[in-house]
Amino acid sequence: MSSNVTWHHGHLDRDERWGALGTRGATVWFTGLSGSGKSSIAAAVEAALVRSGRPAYLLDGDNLRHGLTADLGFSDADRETNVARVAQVARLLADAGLVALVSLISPFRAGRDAARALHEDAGLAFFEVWVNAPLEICEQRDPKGLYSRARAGGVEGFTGLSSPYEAPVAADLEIASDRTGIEDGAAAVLRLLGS
Ligand code: ADX
Repeated sequence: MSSNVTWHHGHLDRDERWGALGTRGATVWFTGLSGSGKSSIAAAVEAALVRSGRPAYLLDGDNLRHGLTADLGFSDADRETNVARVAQVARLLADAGLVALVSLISPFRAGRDAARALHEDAGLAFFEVWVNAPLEICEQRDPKGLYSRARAGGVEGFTGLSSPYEAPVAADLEIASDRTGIEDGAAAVLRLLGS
């Protein structure tokens, strides 16, 4: 951060903002292997929240990589930047009163813990949801054909094959997505949110 910038305070505090809007912001952070079902569950949660009148917005890794994080690849350092940048956006959305639904592989524990700390330091609720399907199942599903391309040597550093995934140790919710349908997974997240 440049030392030549100062913080401008607005006219509203969070309670006034949330009270006037009738919302409560929070962040739900979905982590898991590619193909584990993160985005499908997060999209179902987003739809259910919005349809029930609670503003929510999905920050999906694949989609964000078309814009906000289009400059980043899949090296460890770029993934760390990706997670840190999206954590900042989620914090802003949550502060604004939305439920930010983040769907990123976010393979490193330290980055996820930093995202939590960023929220908790700002007094915002943060829930880590581990969408847990065995690698073999994700690879069988292979919705984007990336596992087979990675096995054939066409994708460098693919998570679960040639790049690590550090499983959560204290997730707020674990969804065994090989045995749990999308709607049941989404329902569990909605309970977590009290919605
Ligand atoms: S993260 O590791 O930085 O959190 P992110 O969630 O943004 O990853 O993007 C993951 C998506 O990018 C995967 O679902 C997949 O479609 C695609 N992808 C392309 N290359 C890779 C790779 N090397 N490892 C994992 N996913 C990849």
